[in-house]
Amino acid sequence: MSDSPATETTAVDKAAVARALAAIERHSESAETLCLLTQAYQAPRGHVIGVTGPPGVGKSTLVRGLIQANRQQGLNVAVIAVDPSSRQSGGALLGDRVRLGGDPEDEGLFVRSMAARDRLGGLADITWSAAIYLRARYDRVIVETVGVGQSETDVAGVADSVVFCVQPGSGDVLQFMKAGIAEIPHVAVVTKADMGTPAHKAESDLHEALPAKARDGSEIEILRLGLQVSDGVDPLMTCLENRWGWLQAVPDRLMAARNAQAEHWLQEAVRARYGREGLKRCGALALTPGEAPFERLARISAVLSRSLPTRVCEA
Ligand SMILES: Nc1nc2c(ncn2[C@@H]2O[C@H](COP(=O)(O)OP(=O)(O)OP(=O)(O)O)[C@@H](O)[C@H]2O)c(=O)[nH]1
Ligand SMILES: [Mg+2]
Repeated sequence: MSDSPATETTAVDKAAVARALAAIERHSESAETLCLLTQAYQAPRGHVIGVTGPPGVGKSTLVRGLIQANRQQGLNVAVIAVDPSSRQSGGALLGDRVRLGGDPEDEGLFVRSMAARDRLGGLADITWSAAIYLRARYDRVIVETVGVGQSETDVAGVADSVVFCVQPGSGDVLQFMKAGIAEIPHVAVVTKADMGTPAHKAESDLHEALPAKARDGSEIEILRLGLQVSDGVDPLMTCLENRWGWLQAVPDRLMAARNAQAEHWLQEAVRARYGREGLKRCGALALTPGEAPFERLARISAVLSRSLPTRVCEA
């Protein structure tokens, strides 16, 4: 299971990581990729943290703070910045890398943008596999996604801990409640605390709007952060470290949550490829805790593709 955080950065071959992610993004089902993913699934190391919220709320600024704080502690960090609207382009890649800061020479930091538009199985499909691969190699894997509603649901299928960001004076809290996803975040953050009264108001709105506990039984933390000061992210760091401890405190707590994500991923992958009929033919798609779903999907695909048409797949 997940080991304790490293005190010194473990060197990771970034070029190899980039190659593996490119294969994963191409939906490669080569024996090599399947083996890589299965091995990664069975040797988890890091905490996967999802950061989500509306456009411009301050997610990347917050991620930048988390990168710095974790690197200062000697933890290595991978970031996946998901852009649900645009196709992959050099420009988008560069843009995100610049905005997230970080030293390209830093061997303990890996940053990758992923575009999810028109992908079979959507955002969650590809991001989940990438996160599985990265969490076997990095102490902290941060996934930034934009939006309200679908993005929380997607990120909850990927992350061990979901951080939802709210902008002061924006009506975000109201929109969030309307989306009916109040129990998904483990931490809710009001960004831009330097905005003063509206930030306090957003914080008290969150206290009113959110239930005391998230779906996994943990207490939902509510924070108000000003990220323009250098230690602005510290309360979130503490909160996430405490949560990581909580997730690992009881045997199987983390594994059960990850197993549920794996089952969900498998079901959605079958649905995306073979529709409802495919899903029906598979029956219950349960995995035993610790069982990786990748080879199982390949076996299912081999059987179903003989009798059912595959839906159009973007390579
Ligand atoms: N005043 C103030 N501005 C902030 C703070 N945090 C972020 N910002 C500003 O808010 C703007 C958007 O920040 P980003 O971090 O790019 O927001 P984002 O949520 O990642 O944006 P998208 O990825 O485009 O959805 C930038 O101009 C930041 O400088 C803060 O604590 N206070
Ligand atoms: Mg951003």
